[in-house]
Amino acid sequence: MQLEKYKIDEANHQQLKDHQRKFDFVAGDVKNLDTILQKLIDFNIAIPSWALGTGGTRFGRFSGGGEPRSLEEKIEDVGLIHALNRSSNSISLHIPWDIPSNASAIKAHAAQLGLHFDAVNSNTFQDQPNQELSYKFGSLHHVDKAVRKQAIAHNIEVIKYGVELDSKALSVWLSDGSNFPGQLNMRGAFERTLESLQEIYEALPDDWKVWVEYKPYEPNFYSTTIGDWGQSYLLSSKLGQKAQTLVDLGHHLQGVNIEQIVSLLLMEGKLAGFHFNDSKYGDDDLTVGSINPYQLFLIFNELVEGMDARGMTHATSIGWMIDASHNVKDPIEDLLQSVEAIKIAYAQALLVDTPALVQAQQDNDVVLAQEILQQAYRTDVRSLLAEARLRAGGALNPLAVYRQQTIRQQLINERGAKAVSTGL
Ligand code: LRH
Ligand code: MN
Ligand code: MN
Repeated sequence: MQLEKYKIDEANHQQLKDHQRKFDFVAGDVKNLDTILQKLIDFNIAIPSWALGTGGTRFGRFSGGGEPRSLEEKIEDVGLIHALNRSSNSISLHIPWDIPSNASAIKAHAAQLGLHFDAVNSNTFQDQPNQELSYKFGSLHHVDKAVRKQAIAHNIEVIKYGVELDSKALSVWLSDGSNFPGQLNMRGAFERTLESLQEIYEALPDDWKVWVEYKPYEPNFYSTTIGDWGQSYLLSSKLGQKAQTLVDLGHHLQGVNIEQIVSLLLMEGKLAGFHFNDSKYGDDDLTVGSINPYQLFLIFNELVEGMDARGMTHATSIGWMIDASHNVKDPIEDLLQSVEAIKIAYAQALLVDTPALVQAQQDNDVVLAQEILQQAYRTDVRSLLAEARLRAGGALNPLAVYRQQTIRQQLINERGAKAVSTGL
């Protein structure tokens, strides 16, 4: 299904007065208002194809119904999200969960909804039916060269699919690691991973990047071969300019200062981009901003400051993507909330009084520095986001329109109450 524009306009019309009052209240205090609104309009976040169904846990999956049954229907769902928020203009595919067998038709379908394709993700962390060799003991780091070759070939195949879709990056996450001390020679595993990645790197088109994602544990619980940003950074440095480190917010042990990692990777030109999500315990893949929105703001504060210092364009210099999926919310509502949380953090970071902060840092005025950051963080920027959406042709309140228009019910009518999508 598609959401007609006039329905969004009608809803906006009803909310306009209320919106204007809230917007005027906040906007009056904002310097560079139009520049900030334009930055918010330009800022888009990619939707992962695997987040459109109700996610599973190891212990069960409870589908809400009306889930997309095919890649075409997943694209339709992203189209709905984008029509509502005008901030989700791309989709990231995980292969083989979503194989674009007819790339030109898929591309045309997406383009018709104003969408394009973000990074393509390879998958060597599961065995697929009819796969010759198993990844039980790893893929790119495997002790058996034949397994490594199979995993390399898969990555190269994913690049080929990506080329057909006009993607510009391959995202690699490996579950390779060990569950028990002694199982693996860690140096050997790292060297074999590097060698395998070098072969994949060779197959990258000139205008492509490979994004190397890290994660400390799960599914392996003793060691992970690309377990932290240092290991990823080492690999991406050895590989070359086209390789960078991808930061998935859930892939850090508790208490790690993610914003500091982000700032240094950015400084070195090695920040590929993000998989946004939130977590309380581990790789929980919860809705962005649901647990620790202040951390998200601090990350954006580093991004805005670091990108401005390097003359980078916020909207397009790195990859912005959600990687969240779980089993109690309607996935479309969840994604609308995640995009909103990311843009709130971005807008707040844009409000930081940078010259004053620089001066406070220079004066070692710790109290004032904190006040400056929290002045921005505690500003309710939601009406700025709404105004940017309104100017971009989206809904003042995407979630409210989604519910008023009973979109999930229509999807259930169309696809069935038992439709379960592929993915996690
Ligand atoms: C691993 C991960 C990685 C995968 C995705 C499904 O935890 O974050 O990005 O590709 O989840
Ligand atoms: Mn991820
Ligand atoms: Mn993850």
